[in-house]
Amino acid sequence: MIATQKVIRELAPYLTAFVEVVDARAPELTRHQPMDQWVGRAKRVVVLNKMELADARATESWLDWYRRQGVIAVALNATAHQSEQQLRAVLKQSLDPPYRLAVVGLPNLGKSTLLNRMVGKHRVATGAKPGVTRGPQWIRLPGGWEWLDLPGVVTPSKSKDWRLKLLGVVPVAAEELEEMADRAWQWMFPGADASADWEAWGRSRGYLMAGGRVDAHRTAQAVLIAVRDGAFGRHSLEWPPHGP
Ligand SMILES: Nc1nc2c(ncn2[C@@H]2O[C@H](COP(=O)(O)OP(=O)(O)OP(=O)(O)O)[C@@H](O)[C@H]2O)c(=O)[nH]1
Ligand SMILES: [Mg+2]
Repeated sequence: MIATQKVIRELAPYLTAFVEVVDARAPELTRHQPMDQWVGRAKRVVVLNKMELADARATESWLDWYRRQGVIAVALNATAHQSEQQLRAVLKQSLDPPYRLAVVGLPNLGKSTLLNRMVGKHRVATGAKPGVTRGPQWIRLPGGWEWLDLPGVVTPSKSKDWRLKLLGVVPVAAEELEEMADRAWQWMFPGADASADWEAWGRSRGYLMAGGRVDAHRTAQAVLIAVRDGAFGRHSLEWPPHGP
């Protein structure tokens, strides 16, 4: 965290822009606020990633909200092939070459997925073993594109927020699984009797213990995985300040 902060501060003057990855389902909540002070005069491009999991109307409102503030913003699904073209087009439209860029953001939001997509076969080998320390590396591509591969991640500033747990930014501890399943269910099905409903869901999927009782632990785990994979549809957790 400290190492990354230092690197970001030092390299900011050389960068054309920071590509800041946030979760489209809660873009401001998943922004790393202290980054504002680190980036200096480099521009910021906000990538609302995992857009295919978010409510499309909410994402449109967010894009509108960012653009009205003069922030360059784009919604993507970094796992999809066309995301590379989409981001490249936005960057070329909004910035002047050379494009010296760094991908930043909280854990698990898709930074590596996006960087690997942008640099393609030029991707750098990632440390196969834990504990392999690498310094920041520039990946230079034809056309004036230079991507900075940063080691480490920045940690969330509001890690106690249950929403960051549902979004996968902060890990869920074993003892809070069922509480998180309740919250996840309420998010997916507002007004539902969460515990009873997800237990019934677990029963229907055969998550039972000896004696026929529902295995709450296993069901809660499955609920969180289903939410992560978008199995209950597209839902956002946060809307821009002035509503949808
Ligand atoms: N549904 C969905 N999943 C995505 C998307 N982008 C990345 N992921 C998934 O999110 C998880 C985290 O992706 P990474 O690229 O490793 O995220 P990261 O930000 O580099 O994570 P750290 O290195 O831990 O900080 C992986 O399981 C990816 O497959 C997306 O647009 N949609
Ligand atoms: Mg990564």
